[in-house]
Amino acid sequence: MIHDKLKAFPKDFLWGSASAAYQVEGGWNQDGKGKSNWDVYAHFPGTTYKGTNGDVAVDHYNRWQEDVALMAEVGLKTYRFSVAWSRIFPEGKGEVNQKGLEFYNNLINELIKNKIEPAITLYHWDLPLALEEEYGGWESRQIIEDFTNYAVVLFKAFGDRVKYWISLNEQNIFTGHGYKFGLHPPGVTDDKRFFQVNHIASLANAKAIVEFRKLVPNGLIGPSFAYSPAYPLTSKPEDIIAAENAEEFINHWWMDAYVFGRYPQMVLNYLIEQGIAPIIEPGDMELLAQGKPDFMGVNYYQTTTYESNPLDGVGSAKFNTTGKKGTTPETGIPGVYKTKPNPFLQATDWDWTIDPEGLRIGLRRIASRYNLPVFISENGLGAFDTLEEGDIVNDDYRIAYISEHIKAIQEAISDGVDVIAYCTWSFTDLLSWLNGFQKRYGFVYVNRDEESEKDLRRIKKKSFYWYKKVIETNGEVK
Ligand code: BGP
Repeated sequence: MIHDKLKAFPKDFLWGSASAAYQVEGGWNQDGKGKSNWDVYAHFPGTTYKGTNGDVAVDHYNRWQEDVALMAEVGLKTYRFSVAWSRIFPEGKGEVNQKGLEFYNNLINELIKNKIEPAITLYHWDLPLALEEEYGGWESRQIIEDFTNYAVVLFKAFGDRVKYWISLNEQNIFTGHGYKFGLHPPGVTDDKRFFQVNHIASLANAKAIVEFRKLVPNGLIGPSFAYSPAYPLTSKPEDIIAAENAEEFINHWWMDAYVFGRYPQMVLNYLIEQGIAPIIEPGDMELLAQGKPDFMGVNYYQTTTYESNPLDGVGSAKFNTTGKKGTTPETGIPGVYKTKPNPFLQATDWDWTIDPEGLRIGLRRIASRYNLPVFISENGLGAFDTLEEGDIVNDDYRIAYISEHIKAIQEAISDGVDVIAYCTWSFTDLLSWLNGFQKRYGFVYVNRDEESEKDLRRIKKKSFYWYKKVIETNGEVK
């Protein structure tokens, strides 16, 4: 629909930014922290762009006060960050490391002092290595109990002050990259293991939510899903089927499990036929149904366009991690779908489609299928930035990108979608898992690159001043 007047953003709308522990903190072995899977994986040759790792990242662990002061200056209403499980439990379970709790406790108090609502992500991909070594991490059902115990420690420690909680960040990405595409730890390429791991992660997600209800009755919790709405390339019926397949395989498989406690029948049927369906034990589906979230957390970067793919068509997935535009090949599942560039849309240097309207479409689809509020937990532009003479970064392209996405959110709100938060990715520049430091997302430039930590100083970009105005005017200026 076309609205002649858009609704205003709600008065208490949470304008924010997001980060993840491994990508900002550094201090990989400070104050009793244990090793995570990423602490080791990123050091294996050939796994990341130019061998970058999060040993130092952008040193937020030691510069958090300066970072929070900058957040206060821009006027953030919320800051979404993740807790490093291996700071709280160096061995993944057992004895709590008080120093780890203390770090997040201080951070939370400082945010609240500055009128910034903390939003905690329980798990943003850095798994305690000890659990990987002991029982294969997410491959064992033992992790359901260990993850829940860890979550309970956080609920008890911070539930009195923290209202918004994200359970798992992008379960679809960490299981897919970890077990299907072999791009994240533990670097496995096995569809059967992927679906099994994913089922176990869904159970852990649900169990943590069940415990949350008992311990933080006034809080709100949900997963952050990496949602890439599917488009058909043409109006040919076979392309429509391909796009619908993608929506089921890529999106509903996760979101239906979170909200309805069931898997889409069509996908399950296919997985059974292929012999790769997860093993579902008695009680599993009941647990999933009990873990219904309060909101759908959405990380939105792009839509994906599909066409029909023959049985002998393309399969494997490759990604552009260099920033050399146009180097992403088509990917798909033979007989199900394959991806195509959308002829109507531009893309970033990493070939991520730029599609603000796609965010509106995704929000509308979630509202109508799941009838839940949406917490936009990530959205942003990864781009090369240039630090000019006099510490100036003119990132007009980032302003344009975020501005268009904010407009799309306002359209969705005017359509009737209940959007409660918008977190940009990210606040300061940070480490991209596979793309090093050159793919920048922040409002604050961090002076380091792949080769050198330089002085890690913080420099406000043009977008910093712009986002301040957006927040001050509750989205009227954008
Ligand atoms: C999401 C992750 C973030 C972040 C972001 C940008 O998938 O939740 O952790 O990395 O994407 O991705 P990238 O760094 O690959 O550009």
